[in-house]
Amino acid sequence: MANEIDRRAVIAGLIGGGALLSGCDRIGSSAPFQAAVEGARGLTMHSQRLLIGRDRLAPEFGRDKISDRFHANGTTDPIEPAYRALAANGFRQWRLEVDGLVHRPFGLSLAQLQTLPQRRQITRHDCVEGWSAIAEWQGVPLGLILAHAGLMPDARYAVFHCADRLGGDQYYESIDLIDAFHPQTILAHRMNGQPLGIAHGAPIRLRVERQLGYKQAKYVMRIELVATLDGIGGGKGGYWEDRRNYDYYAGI
Ligand SMILES: Nc1nc2c(c(=O)[nH]1)N[C@H]1C(S)=C(S)[C@@H](COP(=O)(O)O)O[C@H]1N2
Ligand SMILES: [Mo]
Repeated sequence: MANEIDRRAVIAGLIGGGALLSGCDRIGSSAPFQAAVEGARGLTMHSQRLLIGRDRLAPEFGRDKISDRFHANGTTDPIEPAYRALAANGFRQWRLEVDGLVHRPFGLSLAQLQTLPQRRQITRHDCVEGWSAIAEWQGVPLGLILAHAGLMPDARYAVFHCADRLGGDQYYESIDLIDAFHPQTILAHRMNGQPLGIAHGAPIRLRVERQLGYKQAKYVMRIELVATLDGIGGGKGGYWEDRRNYDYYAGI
């Protein structure tokens, strides 16, 4: 409780700071001054998000809580010939492409991905269709991959292009950079101690643990850094966001 009050007080202080800046805004008019004010506002918004949970972790569970059965949903066995060829060869030819607004676009094989630092987490997956399941996921923090690629200043979203089509259209998802650099956001290639199976997104799937099931893109082939989601799919940031108006930020 005390914590809650402190937090509110700090946030109120920040909002107060914002109001002061707006006051200055009316007097200052030179371009550099305006730019400084805009910068400070950005920082204020950023600080608020930090306080109200930029780094909040999704709950993690003990091994004894792992579900006996984990339903596979949406695409469970992609039929696309390119994917089938990769799967038939144990994904040895598969490469994760990282491109868009990055300084060093690169491709990464599954073997290379497996040699990078790993994170393991036991988390609950919640699907909007009304089921949940707990599993252990292992993979590479997405932040490491993005740091390696080097983001350009205007990069704002990471878009995950998937191998499968659903109802004729390619599945895709996207997240903002706060979630992209969140410690529990990983590119998972193992589930419950086994290589990730095809039903669950082999060879890699996104785990973005503070959000709902449809954000957990399976069969990820390419990560594209973009400034805006306009022009990607239907422009709303994801397959289900485009079709059913699902929330972009699917917080749980
Ligand atoms: N590429 C791709 N990713 C996807 C989907 C899909 O159909 N294709 N379905 C989404 C939905 S709605 C859910 S609930 C989860 C299901 O993951 P699972 O099959 O491992 O349970 O994947 C998400 N990611
Ligand atoms: Mo879902």
